[in-house]
Amino acid sequence: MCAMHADHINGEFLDSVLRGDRVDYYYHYGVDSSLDILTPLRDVRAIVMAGSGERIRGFADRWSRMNQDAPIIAFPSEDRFVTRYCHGVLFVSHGMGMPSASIAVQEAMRMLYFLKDGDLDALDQVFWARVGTSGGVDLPPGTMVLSTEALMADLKPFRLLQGGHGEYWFDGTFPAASRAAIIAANAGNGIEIVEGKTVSGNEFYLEQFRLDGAINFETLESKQAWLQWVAENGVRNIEMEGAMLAGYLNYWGFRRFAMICTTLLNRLEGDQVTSTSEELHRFTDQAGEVLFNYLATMQ
Ligand code: R2B
Ligand code: URA
Repeated sequence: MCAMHADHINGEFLDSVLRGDRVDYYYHYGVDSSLDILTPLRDVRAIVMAGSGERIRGFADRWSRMNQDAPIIAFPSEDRFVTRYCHGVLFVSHGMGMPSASIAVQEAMRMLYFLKDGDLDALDQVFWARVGTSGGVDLPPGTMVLSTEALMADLKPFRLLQGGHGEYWFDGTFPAASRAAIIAANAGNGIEIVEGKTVSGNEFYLEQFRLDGAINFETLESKQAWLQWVAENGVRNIEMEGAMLAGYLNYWGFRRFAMICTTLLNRLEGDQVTSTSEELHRFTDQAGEVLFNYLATMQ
């Protein structure tokens, strides 16, 4: 049974594109719906997002190698986001923070609707993932966290201002079935995966209670009290996009998606990221491996 919420999809705009009444400009990706470069993407089965463009290039190369050097299509503009398509997977960077990532997600959702010709059953099958980095809450650097739910720094769900009228609220839960499938695909490979809640901060410093920002309003006591409070509420890591990502995907009714973040530091022990570049590469490679082991089962 298809789980997509037809009434939550902006059909007035998106169906006019399908009818050919207008072209849709996915402005930040530098492509539009009239271009032939999109035609092979109609077979897309998964959309993988990561903050950095370099990581996206690496992921696409890795996926190509895993699939007999399948061809990689690159969108020509990399001004805002880096995009690659290879063997059923669309890889896109989203930058840092929910304002940037929300643009990448909204335009990817629009593009996907166009690519699948508005077919809700086809949309329902698509898997989404974000692979990223995070600060661990009582976890050592290099731990893989699979998010169960992402919340804002006040432990309430993601919301946006609706002018002077109030707020739009979103559901930040991640589907249990996708988590179970990812864990099953990684059984026996020696990588420990921890499940738990995630805080998505709107800021790397203030909203994550760091004491090393250029601006600081906290003390060691208030920082430790916040970390203690989020830990007691089941939070295992802190990053900057998950609450919006889950919120938007839940709003349309997608039911296959996940967020896998490696931890770069244990926030109970400090604020600065002091890992060497080799360690950082190893940590993010492992998060990629967890995802690719799952994607391989989707073939
Ligand atoms: C994790 O790392 C980035 C900040 O360094 C941010 O995009 C995130 O979510
Ligand atoms: N990304 C974040 O948002 N916070 C951290 O502490 C590390 C990575």
